[in-house]
Amino acid sequence: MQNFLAQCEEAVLKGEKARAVDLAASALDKGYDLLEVIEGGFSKGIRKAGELWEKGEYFLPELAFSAEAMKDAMEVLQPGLLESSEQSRTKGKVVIGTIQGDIHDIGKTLVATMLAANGYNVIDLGADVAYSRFIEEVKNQKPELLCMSALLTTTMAGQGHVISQLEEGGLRSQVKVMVGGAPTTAAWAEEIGADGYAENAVEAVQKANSLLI
Ligand code: B12
Repeated sequence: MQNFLAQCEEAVLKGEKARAVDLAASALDKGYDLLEVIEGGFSKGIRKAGELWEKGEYFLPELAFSAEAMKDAMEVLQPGLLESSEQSRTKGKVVIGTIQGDIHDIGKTLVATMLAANGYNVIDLGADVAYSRFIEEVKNQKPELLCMSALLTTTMAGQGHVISQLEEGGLRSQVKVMVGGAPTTAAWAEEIGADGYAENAVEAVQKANSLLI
């Protein structure tokens, strides 16, 4: 298994799309634990690519190739993640998106997939979602939970902004709010008045369960 995870990591790190997709398909065939494959393999590769970029050893196109390889592999794994789920009942409606000005969507999509796999009805708004759109969707969709992702220190403030707008619009008490993304923390969630924070997709499901059930 370690060798397989190392191959997944390397395929993403080197931006080898076809290899990443083949590895994802073979993880499904072999019945591997898909979360282990994502966290212990593919995700490690994308984070390492980010570190190399930070050190100036990778340039943006290389980082983008790695991200594409990661996204393609995730697309292959998604049906498998959803299949192993308990979808018999709906635990609640969730609206999720990455905040305005931020195009990072890999982690957000993984959280959305895991929530769906665990019985939530998930409406994924995508990335770079305007503050006003989050408010509109809360008004119209009436979700039990709003999830906002931010990967940039410059965009994380937007999560607080949306919460303030929910308060101003008299909508705050109708919906629980959960935030996440690499620069965010539990202390940040508390500071901006969110109900919850989670460090990864598995914890996000646990947190959602504890908030809603
Ligand atoms: C891949 C990547 C990209 C890809 C994104 C592709 C895509 N479609 O998503 C590309 C190449 C496009 C990109 C662009 C940029 N990037 Co970038 N990127 C990354 C990188 C390497 C990995 C992110 C990732 O996908 N991780 C894998 C996933 C699985 O993990 P995750 O996102 O953390 O999500 C998990 C948790 O955080 C959590 N989670 C996430 N969301 C949520 C939401 C909720 C509600 C909850 C509960 C939990 C949760 O669960 C997830 C699953 O476990 C990070 C480095 C890093 N270490 O994060 C830099 C990073 C985020 N990028 C960075 C930067 C600066 C940029 C650019 C501004 C670069 C530029 N000069 O153009 C642009 C952004 C443009 C914009 N306006 O958004 C910086 C941010 C620095 C900062 N502190 O603000 C980072 C940290 C790199 C670095 N070390 O400097 N990037």
